Amino acid sequence: QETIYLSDYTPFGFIVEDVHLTFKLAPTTTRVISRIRFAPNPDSSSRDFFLHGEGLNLHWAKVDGADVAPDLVKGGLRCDVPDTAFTWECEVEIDPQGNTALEGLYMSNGMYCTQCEAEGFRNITFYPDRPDVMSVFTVRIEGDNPALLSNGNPADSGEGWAEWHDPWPKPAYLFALVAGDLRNYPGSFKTMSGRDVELNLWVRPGDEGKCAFGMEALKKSMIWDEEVYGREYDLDIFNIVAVDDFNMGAMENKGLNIFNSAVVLASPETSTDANFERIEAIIAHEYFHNWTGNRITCRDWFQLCLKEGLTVFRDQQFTGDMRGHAVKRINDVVTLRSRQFREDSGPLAHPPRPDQFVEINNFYTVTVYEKGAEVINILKHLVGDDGYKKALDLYFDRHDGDAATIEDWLQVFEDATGRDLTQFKRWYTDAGTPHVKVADSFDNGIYTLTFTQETAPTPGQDDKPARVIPIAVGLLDPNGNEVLPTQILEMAETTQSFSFEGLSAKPVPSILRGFSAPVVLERETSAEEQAFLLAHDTDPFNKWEAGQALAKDCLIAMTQGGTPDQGLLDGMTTVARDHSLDPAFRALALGLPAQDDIAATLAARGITPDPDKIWRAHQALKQAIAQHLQDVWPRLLAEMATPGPYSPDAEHAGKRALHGVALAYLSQIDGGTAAKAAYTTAGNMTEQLSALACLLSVEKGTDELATFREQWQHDRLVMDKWFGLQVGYASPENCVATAKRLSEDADFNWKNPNRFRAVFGAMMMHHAGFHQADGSGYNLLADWLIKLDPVNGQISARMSTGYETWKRYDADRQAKARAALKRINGAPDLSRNLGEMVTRILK
Ligand code: HT7
Ligand code: ZN
Repeated sequence: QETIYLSDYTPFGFIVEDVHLTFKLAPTTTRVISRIRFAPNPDSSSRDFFLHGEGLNLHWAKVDGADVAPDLVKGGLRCDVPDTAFTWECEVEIDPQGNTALEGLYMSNGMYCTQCEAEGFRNITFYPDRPDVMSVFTVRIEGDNPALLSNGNPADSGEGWAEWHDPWPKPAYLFALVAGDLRNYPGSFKTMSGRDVELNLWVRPGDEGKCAFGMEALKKSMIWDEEVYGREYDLDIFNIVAVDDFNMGAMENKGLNIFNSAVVLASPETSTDANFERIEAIIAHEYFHNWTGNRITCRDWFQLCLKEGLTVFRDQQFTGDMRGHAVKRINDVVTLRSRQFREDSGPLAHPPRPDQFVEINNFYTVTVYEKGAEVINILKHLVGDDGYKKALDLYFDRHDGDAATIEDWLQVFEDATGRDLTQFKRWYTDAGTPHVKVADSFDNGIYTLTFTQETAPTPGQDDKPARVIPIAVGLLDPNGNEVLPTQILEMAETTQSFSFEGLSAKPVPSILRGFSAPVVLERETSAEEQAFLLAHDTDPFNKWEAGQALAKDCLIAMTQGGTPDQGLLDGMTTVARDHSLDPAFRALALGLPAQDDIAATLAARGITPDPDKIWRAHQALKQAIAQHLQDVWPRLLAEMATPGPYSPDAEHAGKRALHGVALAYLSQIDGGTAAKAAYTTAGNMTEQLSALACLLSVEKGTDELATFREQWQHDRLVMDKWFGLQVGYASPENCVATAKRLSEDADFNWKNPNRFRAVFGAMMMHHAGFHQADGSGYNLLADWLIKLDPVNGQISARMSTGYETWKRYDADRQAKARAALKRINGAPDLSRNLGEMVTRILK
């Protein structure tokens, strides 16, 4: 396995003036003819003409019209070329139908489709497949398909062919081609300078009824980027295509976004509120890439968070503006903690900007994306809203058309605000989550907070210097009144104190409001203080956080024989009944911390987590809350009903969320009676699925599962839910057996990433189910990763993260996990993707 280092970066020896591609489509014998104009790169002394290429059958090649015989070498070809500008031409043959890895040009349900990020273009033709080589593309597609699409603007077309021209120079990873029997759902948009843009959502016949929401989300995104960032769309047409076989969520190809159909197709009958919200966010994310990713791209793949962190940050702002900031922030932090903190504290920890990799596809991680966004949130706290705005304007002005680096990004902030960001840069270069300990004292009207930060070593990084951490703090007096509104304290030392004067009584601090930095706060607080903050904190994030901290302490105590805490039960009652609180917020506040989160906390405290005990504590606490609030649930069910036509807006979705929480708790004490009734009367997928989940969680619902299948057999996206729910809501003893049974189902198409993830993603996420003491979870996942790897190495590698926490558990479990990992590692012809992951996880 060859390791690639950031420090080895050198520019390519040639610039690419323009690219002409002709595709003659055929399922197993597509021919790609390229004509590319190269010139020596004045910024490089290298004249090594190396073009990437993988799995290509080269028919012929010419330089300036004369036949040449290039050296076919590992990963591409080399050729002697003139010292001055020249034209390279070649023809290759590829097999889209045989391409199961879904990278390059492949087929999905009879339609041709591409995925080129990160390094898929080299599976299409020979090319300098690196993001800093940008060029203007003209594409001709020949095929007997009704829709023939590529990037940019349509140039010309006739019977069986179409030509596209993209005037904006782009790296090859943004190339896209789609051809198939597709229907378009049309729309239009007038940009802020008055240009008309044609919009289309292309789908398989029959899916036209699931396009309206996505189209509206696209228009909202276009307006938002104009209003908030001053960014206007820059082509005459914007196409989105829905594809069933897709490795990730979606792809921001210039002017031709390609989406996993699961994150673009929506209808009230088939999609949940969570689906609607996710679709809106992903459409926005891909659209926002047009400026942060496409117009300004990355110099090399180490800089991936330059586009991904910033675009996630922007899509989070967008969703906050569309649906409410408090609930959005809580949801984002839940994801960050459950996935990124987990990654950051295990063998796969890496900085948002890594400095080495074997397989770049393994670095499309929560650290690059979500922590990359958090780092921008820190930066915004440090430079303020005005500083952020000035810096972004300068970034777009200075770097439009560039392939940029994190250094360029930071320079822009330094130049726009005058602030030295040397210490801040550590957030990009250092892995690991800082733990911040808090101590306080009160003396003579002066309240002092003392913070100490420490970050544990991560793979390859033992030394962890102090980072600059913005800590948002507010103070409440003993009556619950705010005596100090939110202030940002900038912690820059290992240990640092901050004092507040003129206080008549010792205040209660509300620390890290809005989760102002991605750190673990460690503070010894009493249950009373947490309950006080749950009742009085004016910061919605910390109000929620106080309830979660109470619940977490209670769950941990219960794993060691404790009983449910009265303060928690009373606090939950107050929140549930508080009509001044947003229902969506109440729904979140009534939820319990995830079992994996409890295991992580125990492990961080040096205690070996027992998944079965955590499961039992979780069940017992759910029961206790359900009993304690037994009068509240029926009332909430009535108050949160949403009669009338379905609307996916935040207000209705919030009510349905709280309705679902009430039904889930009620099911714990009524044996599923209310859920059965709710299933029968459900008017949309949110209600239908939530009722079915409630039934499964109390080991009922056999009949409903059968009728659900009958009702939705024809809809692949709904059937993914049917598969996933059964595994996710199985009891720990039945989880692996359920996954195994479903993997033998006739409808389990394991080569489809959505279906594979539905079953095995749910199994990995079932904490007590996956970590069964007999090792059956580890073994079943290993069997399937070994089977999937030769077909799709990207997905097998991503799914191997199920094992990343294996060292937290007891010696028996560790031995079983290690054996499963070694078995995977010993499989013949392991992909570079999975090979790298397993090697890192085993270390
Ligand atoms: N920029 C994209 C990342 C990506 C991807 C997407 C689909 C399939 C395979 C992929 N590999 C990398 C998605 C995004 O962040 O918007
Ligand atoms: Zn992205």
